[in-house]
Amino acid sequence: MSRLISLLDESRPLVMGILNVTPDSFSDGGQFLSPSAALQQVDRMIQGGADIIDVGGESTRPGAQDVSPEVEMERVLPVIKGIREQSDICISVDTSTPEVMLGTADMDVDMINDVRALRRDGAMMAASETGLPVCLVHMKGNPLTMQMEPHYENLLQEINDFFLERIGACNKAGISRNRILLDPGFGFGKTPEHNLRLINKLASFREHGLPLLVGLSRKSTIARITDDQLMGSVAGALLAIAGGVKIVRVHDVAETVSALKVSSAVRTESLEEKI
Ligand code: 7PJ
Repeated sequence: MSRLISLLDESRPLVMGILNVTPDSFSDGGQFLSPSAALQQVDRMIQGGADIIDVGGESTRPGAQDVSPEVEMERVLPVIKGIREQSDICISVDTSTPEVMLGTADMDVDMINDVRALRRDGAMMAASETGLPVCLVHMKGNPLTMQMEPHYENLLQEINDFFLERIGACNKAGISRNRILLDPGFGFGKTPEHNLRLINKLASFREHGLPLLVGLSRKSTIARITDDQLMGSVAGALLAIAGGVKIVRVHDVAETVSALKVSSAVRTESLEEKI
């Protein structure tokens, strides 16, 4: 826990590298299913300057079906074990599954990243029991249906109300504020216009006083804007950081880190790499 907390205390933005250990993820599905391919990718991301590795064994792309806890465990456990054998980098576990939260908690992981914001049966209690920090992601609906004409009366307010409700539920279950990060959920039950609005108005999510995380890397809204997914994703990451986000979740770590060095240099008006 302290490893992540001390990272969050640094004044610079953080880069979370995505490791999808799934056969069907949106942009890198199937590439890292074998533990050795996955560990090579982790190595690349660490060399590229990743602060956190986000390991996920359940696809949450639009239309994705749930997988069993057993399958999810079989995918993520060997990879987490392998990462820990070679590195003490922060690991976040991208899961909504209580069994996976509990099963990975004693493997020296640093955070639970849950796109369902601990709403799956048993997830809240499991997350509480781990003592780990949690990232609560806003999602309207579920992955199977979320992109079917999502509608909001007031997008920003509904997301903030959701955050308040989930923070309250966490507090009740024994997860205190200092263990919570928030993510407005780019692509989770949102049209492209909704996604663009939430990036344009990120400041409105800062009222909770909690660190913000955003993932827009290679998502379809970016692809609708530009054919160049890499440049589009890096530009999006820069804009998210400029909007006050603490952590960007990305596929292309080295490229994002390079771009963020420029924004850090401007922010500190210095060529020295400051923390
Ligand atoms: C996100 C995530 C995100 C957080 C995924 C994909 C879909 N976790 N897991 N935020 N997206 N916190 O990467 O295309 O946006 S899976």
